[in-house]
Amino acid sequence: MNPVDTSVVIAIPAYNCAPQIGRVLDEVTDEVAARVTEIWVIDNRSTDDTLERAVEYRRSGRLPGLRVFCNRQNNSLGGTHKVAFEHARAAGHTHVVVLHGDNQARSDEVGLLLDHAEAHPATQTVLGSRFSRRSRLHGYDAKRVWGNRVLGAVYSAVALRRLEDLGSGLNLFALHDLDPATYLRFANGLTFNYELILDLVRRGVRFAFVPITWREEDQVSNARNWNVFRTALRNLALWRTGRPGPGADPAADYEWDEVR
Ligand SMILES: Nc1nc2c(ncn2[C@@H]2O[C@H](COP(=O)(O)OP(=O)(O)OP(=O)(O)O)[C@@H](O)[C@H]2O)c(=O)[nH]1
Ligand SMILES: [Mg+2]
Repeated sequence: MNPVDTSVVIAIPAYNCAPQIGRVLDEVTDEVAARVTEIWVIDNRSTDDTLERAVEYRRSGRLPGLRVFCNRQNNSLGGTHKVAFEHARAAGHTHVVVLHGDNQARSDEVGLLLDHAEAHPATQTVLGSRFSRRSRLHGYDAKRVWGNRVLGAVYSAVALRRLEDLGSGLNLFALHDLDPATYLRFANGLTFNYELILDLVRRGVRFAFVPITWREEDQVSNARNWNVFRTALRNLALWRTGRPGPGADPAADYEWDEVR
């Protein structure tokens, strides 16, 4: 990553995280803000006042690059990745950092991923890892740690490469490493990142993991563990045997509206 010819957007998918969204934005340090072109909160039709909190924050003027959008429909977490990638590409940005809106990751650690990409020009996709030796877990539920580790081990064995974390809430993607012809076909739910990482492996994309901090404090997880676990294993079997995954709803709408 050469800061001169890159343009990074931080995309924050947000669903029912009114108590946390202000903290996520507060933790974007001036140093991180200076390294990115824009910061997008993408509200996924929350039923609480996530959207209002984000708009209030923008009005405070603390982050000049902050813009707030609302999806036309709830696209789940995976669909919101598609929204972010498609709009970032259309606007000429080169990289997207996806940072979950529920404050489990630390927003200032966006800088760790950017540092890695700057230091390793051949590796522009850098994934946050909650399960590396130097990762820092605070209060994260033991069952989730176990489930994630088991899935990571099974995926690594099948993919023939060590996959430290299949889907943390802090990842840097270079758009030139992603192929819309593949990712637009992935299911829109919480297993999107698993399909995406397998796609990176299949296409021989270079990517790296960087240890991050991961917290569980007042977050309400929407992930239904057992369903995610089963779907993840099914997707892996499909990938290994070269069959298509479950696919996205063909009627999904990836348009959004900016909220001013
Ligand atoms: N579940 C869900 N999350 C969404 C949606 N749109 C955006 N998100 C955001 O995506 C993240 C999903 O997080 P969780 O449900 O906590 O799942 P997770 O973080 O992958 O899993 P845990 O770390 O185990 O909690 C949250 O930051 C949400 O704000 C959506 O439609 N459904
Ligand atoms: Mg979460």
